[in-house]
Formats: sequence, structure tokens, C-alpha cells
Amino acid sequence: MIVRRLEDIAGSAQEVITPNWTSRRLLLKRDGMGFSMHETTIEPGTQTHIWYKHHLEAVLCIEGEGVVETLADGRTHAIVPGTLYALDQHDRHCLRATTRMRLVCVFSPALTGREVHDAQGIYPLLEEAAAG
Ligand code: 9YT
Repeated sequence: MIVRRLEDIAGSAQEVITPNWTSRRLLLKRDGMGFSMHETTIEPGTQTHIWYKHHLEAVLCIEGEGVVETLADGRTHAIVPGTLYALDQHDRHCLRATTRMRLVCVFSPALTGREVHDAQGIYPLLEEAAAG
């Protein structure tokens, strides 16, 4: 059994901090679960264009409020605590945070740990050895 606490991830290599969001990666590829699980905090007033071309992601909001827009059709969906969205079509989307949001994010395939978005909002498919 694996037991981890967010407080142990803060400040470690499993925490990735960007201007718009901070991701504390609780489970990663090397844990062998077949998915990774992260707590992501989104900064208020930010908008982030994301396209997980290589990954599926499910997101559960546990705190805060925002909006997610699917860019193919311009549809918007309010996000409040208890809202889940799942990018089952690798949907290009824009995530806007009205207040600071805390999200629980699950990725398949699992992230290796150091991924950040490229210019198109994509995470590369990293192999463990290449992740550094
Ligand atoms: C909601 C979302 O995808 N935010 C970007 C960060 C990502 N969740 C991650 O790497 O934890």
C-alpha cells in the first residue's frame, strides 16, 4: 500500500509550480497504478489553454469556482465544488479560475512527474528515464 500526504509533496520534486497553477503529484507512473493523481491549485483570475493530446484527464473540483470552455464548440461549463469534468475526447479547452480552485486530477497514461505544458498546452509522453 502507498500512503502519501500533500504536506510531504510540497517543496519536493513532485511539486510543479507555474504562474497559473501548482500541481502536487501524489501518484506517478513509477507507482505502477496505471494513472497519476494530482492536487492542482489554479490561481484566481487566470485562464489556461490546455490540450492533452496524449492523455485522458478527469478533474474533480473540491474548492473554488471557475469555468471550463471546450474550444471546438465554445460551450462553457461552470465549475463549483463537486463538479467533475472528464476530457474523454482529448478536448482542447480553456480553464478559467474565478476564485482559487483546488482540483483533484487523474491522468492516463500516468505522468512521470515533471511535465509542464508546452506552447500548445500539451504534455509530452515522457518515458521514466527521460524525465530526469
Ligand atoms: C486542470 C489542469 O489540467 N491543470 C493543469 C495542471 C494539471 N492538472 C497537472 O499537471 O496536475
